[in-house]
Amino acid sequence: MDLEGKRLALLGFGVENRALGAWLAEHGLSFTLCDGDPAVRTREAPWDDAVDEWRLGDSAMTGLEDFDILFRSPGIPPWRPELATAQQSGARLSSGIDLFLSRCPASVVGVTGTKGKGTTASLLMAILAAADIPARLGGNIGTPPVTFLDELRTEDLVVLELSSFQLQDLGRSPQGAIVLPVATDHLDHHRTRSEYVEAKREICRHQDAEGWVLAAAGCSTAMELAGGGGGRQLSFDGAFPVVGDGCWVERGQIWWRDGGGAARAVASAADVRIRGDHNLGNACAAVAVALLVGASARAVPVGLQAFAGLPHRLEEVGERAGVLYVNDSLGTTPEAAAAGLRAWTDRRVILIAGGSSKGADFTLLGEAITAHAAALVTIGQEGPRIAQAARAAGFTGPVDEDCATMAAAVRAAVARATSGDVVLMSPACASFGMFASYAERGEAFRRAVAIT
Ligand code: UMA
Repeated sequence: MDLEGKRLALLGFGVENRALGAWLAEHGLSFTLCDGDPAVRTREAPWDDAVDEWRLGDSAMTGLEDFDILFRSPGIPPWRPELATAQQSGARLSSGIDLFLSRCPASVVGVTGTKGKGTTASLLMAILAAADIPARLGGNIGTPPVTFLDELRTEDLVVLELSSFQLQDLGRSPQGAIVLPVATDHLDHHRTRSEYVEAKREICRHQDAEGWVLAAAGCSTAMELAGGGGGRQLSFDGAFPVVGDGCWVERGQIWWRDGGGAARAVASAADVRIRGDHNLGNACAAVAVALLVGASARAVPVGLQAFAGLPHRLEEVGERAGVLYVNDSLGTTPEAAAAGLRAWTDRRVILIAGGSSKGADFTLLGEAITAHAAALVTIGQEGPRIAQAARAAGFTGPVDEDCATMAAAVRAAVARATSGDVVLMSPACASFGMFASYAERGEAFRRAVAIT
């Protein structure tokens, strides 16, 4: 991507474009900043000199035909009419991830899927570390990769967590791709499920014969996406043997088959410290990729054992009077909350769920609540719909509806719990309305547990 002499605009001034702005400024390039929120102007920008113009507020996205390249923030949909008009006038739509991939000399492994991206990418990093393979981690997990672009060499490896927001209209794919199970999410951002799925297809669509994609064998959507590129195909599964090359769990062992040869056990399933069958699948994906990029089989159990999980993902935040409290604030879809419920088949679970709407269908969550929860506590806008889905699925346990704060929800759960139980906060929804982010919601839960 040639930037010299081009008129550049950064659409949105959040985490990703702040990093991109810094990179452009370091390379002597100037740009215009457009953001619908005038408050972003107060954010400190040490490279203010590189800003030609600030376009802020309601009209920030008008007149985009003034530019040659528009760097879109992930949260701005590429189909917005202002962007389409600018493209018709010859502007090119790009992003920080697009620029990174176009200039990155190192090999890149992208990780997508509806849930488990951050955990899988982090597990992979742990195995690579155990194997002494240097790698950098970035993307949706929070570090825009342009921050380390200039340090990379050809022999390096980059692991990128890529969301549908980042993949949509990307127009290029990393050399390696992991496609975790694809459910439905973000229907507040994507117009249809099909648009959401098509966005994810970008992770492997543009691969050539040098590329490879590892997909979730148990998810027909993931497998279909993997078939749409030109790279080699492998698969993984946390419970059943896969057909062809890949990684799976069978009889308590993690198995790996490459090049159609005999399968070999590379670790024990017990080496995976994070709970839940879905995490065995995530571990298999990480193991497969680590082995593909040259990790020794010896490093696999060491790396798996070193990884204790990420904050806000089935994170055990305390035990009081024999009751275990688990923060799964990143369980922001019905599927993730259901997977969280299934992680404790041996204990009674009291579920705290609800939050702001993303247009989700709670039917399957209602069934999972009926099968696995002893009591339900709801919060937020979607609380009533979740309670209704549970009752429709035959749930007869107690329901404490519409708790106004996280502290009230935790108090309600405590009143239902006895020693040996698990109180699981896995909301199945976005956090907005009650909280600014999933992280703030998780911290509110942690604080409420601390004073229990
Ligand atoms: N903005 C507008 N107009 C709009 C939308 C946004 O002007 O219509 C402006 C906002 O005022 C804001 C800026 O754009 O100032 C920020 O944009 P953003 O929220 O799109 O993105 P970033 O702050 O750059 O953060 C993004 C990801 N955010 C989203 O995808 C929404 C972060 O993922 C990611 O960590 C970061 O880039 C680094 O890559 C967050 C997320 O919620 C954590 N991701 C979703 C998820 O994981 O489920 C996909």
